[in-house]
Amino acid sequence: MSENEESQKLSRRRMLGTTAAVAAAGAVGAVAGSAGQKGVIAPADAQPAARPAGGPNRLEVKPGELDDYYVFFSSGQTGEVRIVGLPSMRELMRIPVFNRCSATGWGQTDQSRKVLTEGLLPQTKEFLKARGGSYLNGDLHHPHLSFTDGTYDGRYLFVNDKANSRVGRIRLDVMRCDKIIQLPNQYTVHGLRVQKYPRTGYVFCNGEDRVPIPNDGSVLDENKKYHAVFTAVDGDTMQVAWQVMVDGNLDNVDADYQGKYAFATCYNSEEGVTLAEMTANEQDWVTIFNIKRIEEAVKRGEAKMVGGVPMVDGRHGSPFTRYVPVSNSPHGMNTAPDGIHVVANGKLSPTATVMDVRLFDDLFDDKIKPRDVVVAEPELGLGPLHTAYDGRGNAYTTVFIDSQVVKWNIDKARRTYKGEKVDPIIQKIDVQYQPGHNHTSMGQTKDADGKWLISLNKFSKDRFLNVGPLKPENDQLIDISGDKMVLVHDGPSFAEPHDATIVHRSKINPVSIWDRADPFFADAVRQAKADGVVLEQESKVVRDGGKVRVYMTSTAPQFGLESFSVKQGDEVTVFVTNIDAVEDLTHGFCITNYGVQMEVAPQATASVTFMADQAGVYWYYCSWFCHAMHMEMKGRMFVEPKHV
Ligand code: RUQ
Ligand code: CUA
Repeated sequence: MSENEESQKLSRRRMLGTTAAVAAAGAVGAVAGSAGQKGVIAPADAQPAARPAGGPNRLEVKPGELDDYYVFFSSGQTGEVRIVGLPSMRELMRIPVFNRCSATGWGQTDQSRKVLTEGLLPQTKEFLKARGGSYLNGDLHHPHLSFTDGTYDGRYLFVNDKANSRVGRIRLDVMRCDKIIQLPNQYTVHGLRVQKYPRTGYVFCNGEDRVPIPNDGSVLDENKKYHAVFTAVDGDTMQVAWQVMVDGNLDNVDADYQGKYAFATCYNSEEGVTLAEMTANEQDWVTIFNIKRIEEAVKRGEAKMVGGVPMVDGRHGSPFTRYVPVSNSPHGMNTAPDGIHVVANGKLSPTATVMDVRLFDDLFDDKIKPRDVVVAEPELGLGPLHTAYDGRGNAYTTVFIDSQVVKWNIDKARRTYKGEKVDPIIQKIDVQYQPGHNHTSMGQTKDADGKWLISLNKFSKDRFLNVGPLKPENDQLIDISGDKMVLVHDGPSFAEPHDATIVHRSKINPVSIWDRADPFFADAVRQAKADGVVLEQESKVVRDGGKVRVYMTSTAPQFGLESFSVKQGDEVTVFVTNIDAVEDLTHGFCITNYGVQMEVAPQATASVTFMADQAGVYWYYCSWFCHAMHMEMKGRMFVEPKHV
């Protein structure tokens, strides 16, 4: 960098604030960087394997201090992911995925539209043609990070879309969704969990609702011909590896720490289509999938190609599955960090069913009966939904109807099951109100550290200032580091964080400035090259028949073009390349009255394509505050009327 450039940058920083403040911010940034620099696996000292019980947790995060954990919250029907710091519970960022985002232009930029459209099923593409090409909604329930050797490896976050049967992948280096696919044959993706060992590997996706295959109208109200399907997506390629047709339906899923099995709860073994039918039986089941057997069958070519992907039949009597009967309508499915225990949560039964994964080999070899893998069934309270773990042998189960989190001991529950007179329940704590998911710090990995638990409560009622008929939810923070659970914080949140994953900050290493070689804007670079434009250096308008490509740089406080002209009826693509290489110096590009808006972070290129169908003068401006002269960072688009 030349001296001149350096001093320009310095003066820009001065304009942004006092030099002292910038220096202070820089110092904080330096701390953040050193916390987890180089490589994704945490240094040994960052993750104490066994933390002594007791002792106060750090709760207060003073101004300027950083949190210890990232929490990745889903947002249900909002369709995005939210990043929250723990223990402060401050919302740090949002990652748009299945939703549209006005601030970032997600759903509008060419880069995001590619992610949102290219993985849709062919019939969906056809059906959405008249609706702008992609879905406008999503229902994101389950955010789960990729694993290597039983713990987070900082590569990806995988998410489901229950609303439109999609699976998304977020790159954790840039915190942006880079792939979305829609699953064939399967209807909805509800439970989503990833392979923990040896690595991810597979992303397991539960089809909750049963439908005809193919679902093309040839079968309608003939429930007997409906099926539920389980899908393994290859997390590296984001393609369907294989599917399994099952009996009943599939709710939540988890995987073992050995890389051999995945297992899913089924609440509709009745295969009913009404509430009364679905809840008729006293017992439903957990379906266990034998990954190796399925892989081998697919390799031998024994799978049928259905909807373009290999599918095996895993209904009763198949070598690929076993069905373990459990009490009425189980919901959550949670593997303990001990690598041994798996808990199915009863929902309509006050119990949780504990299975021992070491018995699954024998079950598949028919040496034992399905119920023989059950080693405990503690009675916890009304409406058990999800269970989390502290890595010290204890489990924490949300009970929806009782509005409590129940702490219980797995070993004691096993002993009770064998007839010993011990009480596995350690403590019940009230939460406000009606908890669904809960999550402990690192609790879904072998590095569970037993410090924090978040209870995601569906109702907040009177806990916050009244904001009208639509209320926030309440995500409560509970300190579990001592012998007793202690409620320490109420956290309101907008619709509807179903689930959250708490990850130690040493596992995540995002960049602060885009790499110019990033695949996100490879298409833009290619197009520019074909037009003889170097994105970082030039601002230029290229006409190509009825298409106009406008290339412009942005550097605070100026766009590379102060104006450009197009003709009414042109298809216009504006590429903006942010050539500032300063951390946090994001620009935006918004064309007033044209519905065009996007964000361009440092060193990124973003583009948006639209029809210039209205003539006139249209100002464009920078929509992300970047400079003291941010207001003046603007220009004009002239759209010449057709008849001229
Ligand atoms: S589910 S409240 Cu969509 Cu995760 Cu259990
Ligand atoms: Cu550039 Cu505001």
